[in-house]
Amino acid sequence: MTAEYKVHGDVAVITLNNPPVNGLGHATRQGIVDGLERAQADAAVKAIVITGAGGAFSGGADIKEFGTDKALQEPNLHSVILAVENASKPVVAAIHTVCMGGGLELALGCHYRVAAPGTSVALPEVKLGILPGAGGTQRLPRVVGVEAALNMIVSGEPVKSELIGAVPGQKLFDKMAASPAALAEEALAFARSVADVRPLPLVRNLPCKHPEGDAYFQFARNMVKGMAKNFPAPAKCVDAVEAATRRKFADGLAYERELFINLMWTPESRALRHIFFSERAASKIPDVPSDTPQRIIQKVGVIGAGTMGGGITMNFLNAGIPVTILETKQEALDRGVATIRKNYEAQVKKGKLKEDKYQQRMALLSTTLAYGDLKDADLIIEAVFEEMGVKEAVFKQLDEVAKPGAILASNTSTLDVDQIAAFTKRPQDVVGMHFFSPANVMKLLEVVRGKQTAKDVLATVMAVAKKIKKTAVVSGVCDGFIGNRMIERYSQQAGFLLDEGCTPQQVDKAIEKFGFAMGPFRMGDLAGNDIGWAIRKRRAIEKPDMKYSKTADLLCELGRFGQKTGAGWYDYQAGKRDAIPSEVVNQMIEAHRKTLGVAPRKVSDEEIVQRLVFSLVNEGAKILEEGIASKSGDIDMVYLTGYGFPIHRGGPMHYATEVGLFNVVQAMKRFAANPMDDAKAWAPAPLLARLAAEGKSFQ
Ligand code: 3H9
Repeated sequence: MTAEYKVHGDVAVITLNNPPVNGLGHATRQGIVDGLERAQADAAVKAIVITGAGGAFSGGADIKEFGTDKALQEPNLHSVILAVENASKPVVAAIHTVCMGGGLELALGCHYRVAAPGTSVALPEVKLGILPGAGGTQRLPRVVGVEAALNMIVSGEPVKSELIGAVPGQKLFDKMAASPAALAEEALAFARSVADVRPLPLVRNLPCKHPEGDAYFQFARNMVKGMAKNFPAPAKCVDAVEAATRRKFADGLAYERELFINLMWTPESRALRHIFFSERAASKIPDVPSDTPQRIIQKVGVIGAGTMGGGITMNFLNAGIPVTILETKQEALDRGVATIRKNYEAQVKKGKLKEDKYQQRMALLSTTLAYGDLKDADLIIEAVFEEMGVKEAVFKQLDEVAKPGAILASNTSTLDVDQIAAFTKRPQDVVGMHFFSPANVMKLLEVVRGKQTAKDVLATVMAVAKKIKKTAVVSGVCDGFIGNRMIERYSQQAGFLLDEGCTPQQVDKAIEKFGFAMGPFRMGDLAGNDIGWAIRKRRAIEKPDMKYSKTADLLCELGRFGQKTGAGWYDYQAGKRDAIPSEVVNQMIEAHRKTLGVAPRKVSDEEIVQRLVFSLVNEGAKILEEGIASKSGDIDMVYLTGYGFPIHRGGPMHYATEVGLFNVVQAMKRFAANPMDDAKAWAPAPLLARLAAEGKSFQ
């Protein structure tokens, strides 16, 4: 039952009932049409109310149907809305909690709308790379005005019903209910009050004009051009709303529909829809049921007041959770607290944080030099030097002082979490929480699940991540976990490209044009080239046969660690971050090529992009096959939220699916044949080879 029908005296109520958000899938659409027919055939019914069961009026079209025949199958949303408009009896939408997308479009088709306060009202289609395709761009401007409507449509952001309801002259809501609890009764009473009013009012009959249309739409186009670089939808939203002001309603509607269908098939929309579902799926762990009991986290301890420790601390203070930071020396504590203050003060200065909020957050912070002061902490996160001996000392002390049931987390980015857990007598309570720098800004949190990590610990950490507004992705234990293990392959390729004939700026430009926020060399300069140097030295011992370009080592031998030393792959002027191509570096690369006996060749941008991205894909496939990541979407979320992978490409694994896995494998074979490259690294992961051969894609 996806739409229920009930008669209350002389009013029929159609209740959408398609959990979780009453998405307007095919069965629900059919249920609405059936309900309308029954109500019109029943002489005792004088008016009809449409509402939603549970926690939403409706979240809009069922996104799962997109790209399938069901999305457009009759009755499609247009036909449903037409049936509502053409009903012989008044139809009243009783809106509450969530009224979005197709849900709002359905409400706009109703003759009247009664809204509960607190309802989130939005046309968020643009966030899925489409535009409202069931009349939203034509009807919303008629009830809230052209500019307000276009703002909502282009941003996709929700607006609270009471704010709209308070705007003089708005025609979206005919009545605001006193409270959400009063909505059902008030909507019934309203329906009775208008039962005999004729003609029935239709939004489509309202005028839609902008007094200075030419100038306004030109301005709007310029605005979205700057905002929406890689996405076609926002500009189409402007076109559709402009059409509402210039064309007859039916023509505008047809135009909107054409734009909607075209956008639905764009790779950008497929990427955004993939991200929508992957983001939600990432929080679900296959063998940890959603009702797993959670531990209570009211107090947090952080070991280490350095850049990472300070950033991690800020996340919890921002969420209203008290933190005690521990350091070995008072000076280190003072420095750490001063940095936290500085960060908050910068936010206050920019007007992003109110002074009283800043003070409230600082009041939640305490410091200590004694492990004993962490005895009450429910969660303790270690962010000390990345060395196993140091971690051992910390975890042994934590094991002594932490209360039973406290979660002990390591922020390690590469070390073995199982080995760390073994330093304690409670490995079930140990987990990795790998934050990304700057930890108070970056969305990604890799939650590293040790062999013995308890399920309730995982469930708790995932919930904590949500509270501190992180995108948490679970990774199994391996060197580098999901993100850094893959980036090593990407960096390896970046190095080979220099040996073969590229400059750092050519590589960076090519991948930035593809959409990466920053190319590998600019990124290295930002993060510090010495970090990769230390890892390569470790690798040289662990995997002596691993092939890599020596240019990055030569760079570090010149002391060019990046922005922090004023020179890296690029030159930097004092106090500035602009990357200036470096003659010294270009000469160093050329000299190295000579020692290798390599004649430089011209490498195309296409080859640069493919080698960088497909190296991620191949390692990602191995990670998936080994069960380090449980879903390919998890790998995509890691890259989208932690490594600047372009959103409009949907993540490396999704991008590979778009290119076609067969094509990816063919390209990898070509790269493997290049004697300058690492043929072993290009051997397709067995999972990738199998899926490509079967014509399938990553799931
Ligand atoms: C549209 O309407 C097109 C029309 O213009 C034209 C058509 C012709 N469909 O976010 P949550 C699921 S396009 C299917 O964690 P919250 C979601 O996957 C649509 N499923 O909860 C998740 O499932 P699961 C325009 C949907 O409380 C569960 O609901 N509408 C849909 O934080 C809970 O989601 C939108 O773009 C859907 N439409 O937030 C609205 N929506 O539990 C997109 C949600 O299996 N949705 N689900 O993982 C949202 O913004 C939020 O989900 C919402 C609830 C605010 C509704």
